[in-house]
This record gives sequence, C-alpha cells and structure tokens, in this order.
Amino acid sequence: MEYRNSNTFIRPTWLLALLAMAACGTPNGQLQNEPEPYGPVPTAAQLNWHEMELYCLIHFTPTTFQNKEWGFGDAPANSFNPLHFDPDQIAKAAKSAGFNGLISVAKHHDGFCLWPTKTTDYNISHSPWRNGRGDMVKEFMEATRKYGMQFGVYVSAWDRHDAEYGNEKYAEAYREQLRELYHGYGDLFTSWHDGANGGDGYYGGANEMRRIDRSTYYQWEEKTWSITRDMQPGAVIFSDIGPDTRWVGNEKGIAPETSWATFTPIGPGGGKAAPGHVDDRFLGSGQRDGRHWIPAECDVPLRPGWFYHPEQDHQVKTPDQLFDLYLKSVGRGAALNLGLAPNTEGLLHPADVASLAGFGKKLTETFATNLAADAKFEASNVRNGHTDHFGPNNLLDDDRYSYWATDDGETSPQLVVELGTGKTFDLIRLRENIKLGQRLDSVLVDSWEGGTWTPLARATSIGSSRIIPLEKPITTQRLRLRLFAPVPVALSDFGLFKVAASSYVYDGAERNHVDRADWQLINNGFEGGDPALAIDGRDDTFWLTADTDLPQQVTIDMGHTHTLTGFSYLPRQDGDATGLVSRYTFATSSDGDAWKTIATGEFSNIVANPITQYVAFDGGAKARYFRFTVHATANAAGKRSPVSIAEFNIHND
Ligand code: FUL
Repeated sequence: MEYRNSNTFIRPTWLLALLAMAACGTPNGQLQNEPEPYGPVPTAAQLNWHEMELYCLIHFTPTTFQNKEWGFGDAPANSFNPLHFDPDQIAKAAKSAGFNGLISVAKHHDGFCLWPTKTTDYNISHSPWRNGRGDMVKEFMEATRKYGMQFGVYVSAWDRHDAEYGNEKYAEAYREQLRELYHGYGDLFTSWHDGANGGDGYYGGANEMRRIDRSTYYQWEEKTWSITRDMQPGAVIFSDIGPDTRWVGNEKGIAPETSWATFTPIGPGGGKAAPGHVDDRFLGSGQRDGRHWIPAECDVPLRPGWFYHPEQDHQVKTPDQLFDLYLKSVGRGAALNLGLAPNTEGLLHPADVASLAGFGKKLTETFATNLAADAKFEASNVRNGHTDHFGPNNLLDDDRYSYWATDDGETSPQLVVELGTGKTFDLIRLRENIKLGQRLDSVLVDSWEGGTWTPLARATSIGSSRIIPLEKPITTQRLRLRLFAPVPVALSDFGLFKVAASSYVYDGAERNHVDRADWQLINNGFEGGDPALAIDGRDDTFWLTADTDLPQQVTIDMGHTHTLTGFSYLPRQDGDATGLVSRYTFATSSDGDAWKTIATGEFSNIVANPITQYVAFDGGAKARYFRFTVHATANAAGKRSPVSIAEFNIHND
C-alpha cells in the first residue's frame, strides 16, 4: 500500500477544488486564483486530527492489578475485576480538561483483550467483571461519545500472552482483532500502533524470549493497514513511522521547537521502515523536504507511568506542567496524547481529576480572549488585491482555512498589526491554512518600541499551529510580522494571548527513604565508575560501570537494621540508554551471611520512559544488608553490558 497522503495521491482532490473555484469566480467576475498547494498536504482524516489537538490514552488491564508497566502476560484473566469501574467519571474528567478524544488501550502487551473477542480466551468475558458479560471497550466508547469526544483504539501488536506469538497464526489473529474493533465501535479517529515488539514473555507458558522481524512480521502495509483503510477510512494510523501520524520520539510530551509535519520514514540502516524499526533521528523535527504529511504526536502519561501505581499519587502532573506540555506539543504543530490510568477500582484518582480540571480551566481562560481581536492589519501584499477573499482580516475569524495570501512571487511579505491601545500578552499564535501544505520557512515578529522595530520573537515550522511563548509579558501597540516562504504565503490565524494564572495545589506526600549517609559498599561485583554517584541525591549524575559479564551484583551494609517497604532505581536521565537495568533481583540479609530474595522482576518501557522504578516489598522486610543483582540491561544484545544507576533508594514508609 502506498502512503495515501503523498502529494500525488491528494492532488486529484485539489484539482477538482481548483476547477470548482475557477468555475465559480468571484462576485466581480475575477478568478479567485487560489495559490497552488505546496508539498504534501493532509488528508481529511489528518485535518480532523489536527483540529482535535488534544486526546487521551487509557491504560487499564490486568497489568494495573499487578502494579506493573508491562504485564508479562501471565496474570490470570480473573485478576481483572474493577469493582467500581466508571467510564463516565473518566470521560468527564478528560472533557473538563479540554480533550477532544479518548483512545482505549483495548489490548496492551500483556495480551488481555478488553472486549469479548473471538480470537483468544484471554479476554474480558473470562473475568468476573460484569459476570463475564461485559465489554469495556464499548463502555469507554459510549462514555466518550456521551461527552462529545471522538474515539480511537490501541491494540498492541506485541502479545506476551499468546502461545502463537511469532507465528503467522498470531499475526492473522492480530488482524482479526483489528477487524473486530473496526466493526463494532463506530467511526474511529485513530488506530494506534506501538513500536515495542518482541522480547520475553509468558507465551502460553513457554516463558521464553521471542524475537520477530519488525519490518516483515505484520506485513503492515500489505495486509494490516489496508484493513484500517477499508473499514475506518476516517481514522489516522499512528505508529513510529505513520503512515498518518508519527511518534515524536520520546514519551515526555514534547516536540522540538522546529517540528515539520512532513517526514520521510526510513529504516535504521536506510532500508524500509516499520513500527519499532526506524531511523529515529528525525522523528521529532520531521523534515522540511519530507515526502509525506506525517505530523508528530506527543504522548506522555499524566503520572510518571502509563499504568496506575499507588506510589505515584503525589506525582500527578500539575495544571501548570500540563499547560507547559500543551505549548511544547500543540504549540509546535503536534497533538498531545495524555495517558490516563484508572486505579484497580476502575476510577481516576482524585488528584488526577483535580489536575485535569485545573488544566482545562487554565486552557480555557488563556485562550478565551484574543488580544488581537480588534487589530487593524496592513499587509505589504494581498493576492490579486482581493481583500475579501485573501485579505488579512481572515486571520481573526474562527475558520482555520480562511487565510491571508500573497501573489505568486511575493514570498517574503510583511504584516503590520495595529493594536490600538497597548496590549499585554505573552503568547503569539500563528496558523497556516494547511490544506495548502506547510508553506512558511520562518516568521520574525518585531514590536514597535520607542520609534523603532525591535526583534521580539521568531519561529520556524508554523503549520497547523505554532504558539510562541515570550519569556515575559510585553505591552505594545504595534507589531510587525516578516514571513519567509518558498511560495506565496497562506496564513490563516493570528492571535495574542496572556497566560492565565492557576490556583492549583495538591499536597501529596513524598515517599520516605533510608538515610544513605551510613551506607558501606561491602561487595562490589561491578567494575569501574563511581558508586557514590548513585547515592549523591542528584538526578543528573550516574554511576556507570565498565562493560562486564552479567549478572553482576552490589552488596550494601546500611549500618542499621530497618524495616524496608521497597526500593527505587532512577535510570540515567541524559537520554542515553546504555546500561539501563531491565532485569533485577533484590535480596536482604540481617547478618550479611544468610540471604533471602524478596523481589525479582523487570523494569519495563525503561528506554522510552526512563522514570523512577519503584518496587514494593510484600509485607515489608527487616534487614541491615541488601544486595541488588542486575541480570540484563535494556539495550545490550549479549551477556556483557555496563550498568548505569542515577539514584538508588531504600524506602521505609
Ligand atoms: C509504549 C508502550 O510500550 C507503553 O507501555 C505505553 O503503552 C506507551 C503508550 O507506548 O511504547
């Protein structure tokens, strides 16, 4: 299947539109003479997605009940039993924050299907929830629509439960799961495909490592995405590489300042790209000369993890943090996909609800008043001199596709904005009419200060929405925009806003940890590096050991006996994945001789989302010594690897 949003694909539509325009003409008989589209342009499904800007992704599976980030696939179906599940509470909270869509994680890597699929018994009908007669995807869908939002699905291609994972039989079952979801849940706005694929898992009891060829196993283009195109033509397909929306390359919710909607996916070695198999250098920035319209989506959880963990109740992002992410995602032409995590009862925690409402309030108040609403514009050029159709007054209406355009050849016009009385603002918002492509290379904004033009702000990659935050509010009566493009410009919106204050306080408690001043390293199985960097209280430093055979272990005497409730490991925060611990064992001892293993497991999703990994001990443990053993690291292919530790803590609350 071709990327359907390439320029060649869309052009016939535009030809028709141009012909229609030519036939109509304008009231005075002159042709309206729309500018030619520039480069790839969005499809109707992508335009809908751009207009949505904000939506949420809900992770809720047996993994929630295991307090993990990646379920291994071994949780019994009957462990999934949320007694107070209320999709209405979740949808209402999302709506209160201004979100326009919800995506249900209908199946995560643990393989459990939230709908009564015919493809596997590992599904909701084998859980006690609604006496096995429930369909959670349907309930999410109904609540989403009740609040006027659009609905989408995430179906993990990696399935750590299915015995057939890796065979053709599973790949076909996966496609059948998509067909079931595309059939029974109305029109979807997106179908979301994750890049994590292959690794160890339960696999029907085999408990082994299974690797697949990410570029061929699913036959994405040939067999899988064609189903989406046939059954859900209005849905954008999201994955690392598109074909409609691309992963921004991090799970922080942030696009780079320059983030083009155009992109050419290629594989890591230059070959064909696939989800989880992509040269990731341009995921964030896109490419000015990219061959396809594949804008970025910024995904980030509201809490540190995608699934609910009670120990993260005090780490819910605040309205101010969410607003900052909004500016760094939607304000950079991307969409913001915020992860919501219901708890084991099936509800959002009150801290999540309060923060969402606070964010919604701040967003509404900030953008309620366009301080340029009464501005008078003076443009250096208006296409055809036709001010009604192409004049700058189009910048102030609510239509994202009415626009100010310049004549052919007028590719660096200026626009003076007379604000009348002085206006105070700290956000400048610009939008292009993206139906004609992403045309502008850059924009410079100057303010009129003491009789001269003074540089105020600059931006590249304008596209569907570019919000330029100023370091501090400025008051001025007059602005000037200088625009630069390879073709005539087609600017659709101009806005000035003042960020609203927020009054949100959530006083969650931090977890206590044992004082590390008395710790003594009594056996260091690792070589090299400086162990002190793992307990220096600084997130930006880390202990990096030499490349040695795994497993390796470190033994610590804490100096006193403590009652331990858990430990936490903060991975290095510099973006490099070398040495990130993925499999561990934790053992304790009261005398340093007799040892008892009290926790063993994996740190999942640690490369994409390197947050603090907290492990709770069942029932607590009394001990003076502990031993941390690293069995595997995330990016090491073989048995040798360095290990990196930014912070290590033992908790006692
Ligand atoms: C990731 C997954 O591996 C995470 O578990 C989560 O689902 C996130 C949205 O995508 O890559």
